[in-house]
Amino acid sequence: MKTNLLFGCSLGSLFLAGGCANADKAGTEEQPQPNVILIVADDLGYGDLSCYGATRVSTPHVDSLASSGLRFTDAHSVAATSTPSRYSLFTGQYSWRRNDTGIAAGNAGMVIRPEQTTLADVFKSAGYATGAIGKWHLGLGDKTGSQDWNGIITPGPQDLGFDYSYLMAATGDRVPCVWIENQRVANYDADAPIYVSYKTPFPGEPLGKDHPELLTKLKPYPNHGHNQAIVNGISRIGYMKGGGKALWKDENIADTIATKATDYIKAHKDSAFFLYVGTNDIHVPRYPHPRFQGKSGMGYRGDAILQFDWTVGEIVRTLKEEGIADHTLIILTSDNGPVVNDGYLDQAVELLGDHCPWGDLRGGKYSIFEAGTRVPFIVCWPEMIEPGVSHALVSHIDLVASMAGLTGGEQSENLGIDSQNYLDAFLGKDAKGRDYVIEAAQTLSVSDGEWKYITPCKYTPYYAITRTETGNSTEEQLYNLREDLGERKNLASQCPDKLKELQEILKQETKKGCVMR
Ligand code: NG6
Ligand code: CA
Repeated sequence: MKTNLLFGCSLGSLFLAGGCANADKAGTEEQPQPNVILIVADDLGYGDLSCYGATRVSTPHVDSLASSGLRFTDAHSVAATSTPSRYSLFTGQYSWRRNDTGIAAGNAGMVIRPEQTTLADVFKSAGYATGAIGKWHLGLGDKTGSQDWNGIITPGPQDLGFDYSYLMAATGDRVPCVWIENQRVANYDADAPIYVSYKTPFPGEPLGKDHPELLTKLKPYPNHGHNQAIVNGISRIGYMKGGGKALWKDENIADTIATKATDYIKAHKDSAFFLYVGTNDIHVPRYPHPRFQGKSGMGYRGDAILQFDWTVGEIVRTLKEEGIADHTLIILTSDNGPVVNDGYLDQAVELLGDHCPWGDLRGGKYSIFEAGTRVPFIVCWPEMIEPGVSHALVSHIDLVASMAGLTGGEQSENLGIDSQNYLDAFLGKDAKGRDYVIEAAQTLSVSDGEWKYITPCKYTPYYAITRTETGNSTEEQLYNLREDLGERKNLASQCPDKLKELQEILKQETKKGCVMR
């Protein structure tokens, strides 16, 4: 849904009244909006960055963003996997209100529907140029399997408010392994038409499960999937035929994303822009560029963290070179928590040593425990934000309404029903933030920052291969996060009033729609 509104927000007037550097930078007083860059890492854990306490790996570029901006200690994604997490971030609607927001296949139809208002719509309606680069994983086209990979793929990001897009349809471990620029395969090779299926192999196309000798770059973890189409010496999920010179090389993915992002910044430096950069790092298959391979001492997972940090450095360097760094608000976060072995033999487990991707939290990707959804979150805006650390309780769900507050774009009646304007918290002017956050994995939790309640469910408490404690239990779980951040001591029976209070919050929220129970 796209309503064009005239710019007229409070922050805008603040700029004009205060005569901020901004007006000079933009050249005119009519253009006071900051550029906004949203960097979403994939599967980067709360403890994976040195500014969040990691010692075995050093992330100087991210650390420098954190020290010149705000580093949040209690920020949350909505879900513990990518598609529902990004769905919520972009729409301001909880993914668990719908039953079709689970991990999307590479040929899934677009999960966000064109009639929904998105974060990009918010910026576009405020007059911004809008771009999306990198990992998408929100489906493309109308219906699963309906895409014409050899023509125009529609609907797509353009129908969700993005003027420009250069995307991986899903993940690195899912076909199709090609870049899609403005809804057409980039570098399209007419001699190698592309076909994709998640049901049926293509005759004559070798599969990872039958041809381990062709897996020259990475092999899948035994009996864990990832053993179908082979592209670039790595087998994936799904079947694919064709692609030719359009096929990506995993070792170049970060370079491609950095180049496209920095080109976008340079091309739009004179107008307000919103740029979403979804990195492939540090999702599997981790196969960083040779200049990062072996550099962390922790195998490709650690090397991918270094590569992610480099990508951030390239973006910041470009902003500085173009003279727009002070006038650009950067939000850096992760879509969900960390996983060490996610299905390839990349030595992540063997070389992890004493590095704790989850910091002091319990669980990880896929988990309803804190490490599943408490994520790194840094906001940097030199001309507006006082550097520091914020313990405010914040959630990705509020970015849509908060960015509407910032820019004066799309207003509340059109925005996702779950998004609220917490701009003050994101800018460090409100130290408290939300009253509560709701998170989802296979069940739901609610936390007021101090107490956390996890709804009972029937699913497994442990995934052996990824070694994830999912947090699932048939019992009610209540933890005091202030005293027990690691969620070890279940106080459900000792604190019935608190239990009831949090249950009641969930009850009220789920009344508006919920498919989780
Ligand atoms: C799982 C994949 C995992 C990863 C995940 C999605 C298997 C066995 N596991 O199904 O490797 O791709 O989906 O991750 O195939 S996410 O971060 O994009 O949500
Ligand atoms: Ca992810």
